[in-house]
Amino acid sequence: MVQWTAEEKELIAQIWAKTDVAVIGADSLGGLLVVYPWTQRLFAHFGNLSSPAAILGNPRVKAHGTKVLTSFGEAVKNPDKVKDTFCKLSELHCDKLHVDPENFKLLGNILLICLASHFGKEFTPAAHAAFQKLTNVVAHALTRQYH
Ligand code: HEG
Repeated sequence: MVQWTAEEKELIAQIWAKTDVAVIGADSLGGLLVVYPWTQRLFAHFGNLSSPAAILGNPRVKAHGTKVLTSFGEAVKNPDKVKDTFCKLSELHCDKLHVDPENFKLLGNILLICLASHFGKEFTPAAHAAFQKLTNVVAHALTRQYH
């Protein structure tokens, strides 16, 4: 089981309290679709994804990015219960959505980049390390029901 120090929890909570899930969610999902264009296949029904500008301005990308990051926020609130929190979502991403679990790692990395670029120096190496641990734990939890 993953162990969290009080300091890690505090660093994550501090950044999250100042995180606008709509902004960072849209940037993260939009960034994923721009940087790893093969992921667009999963969102073909979202409409115009024909250029970086189209992707980053697409209202369905923004709405879904917000949804995903809001869901990620459950892990922030309960870092000790991430497995349970994402059990049903893992099933959904495997059985219904057919999302390659490698994509959870890619999105986690983009999220770290978005946080770093948004917060600048405030996203200290220690905060980065704590968030990186959390994105890894979430990616792992979302992969657990794959078969
Ligand atoms: Mg997923 C739907 C959460 C990564 C592709 N994702 C959803 C939903 C949630 C969610 C809460 C809505 C579920 C529902 O309708 O009941 N996703 C979620 C999290 C993370 C993640 C927390 C990682 C932190 N998702 C993810 C990645 C991809 C992906 C990396 C693909 C690159 N998700 C995906 C798709 C849908 C969802 C295609 C359905 C979108 C739709 O058609 O509305």
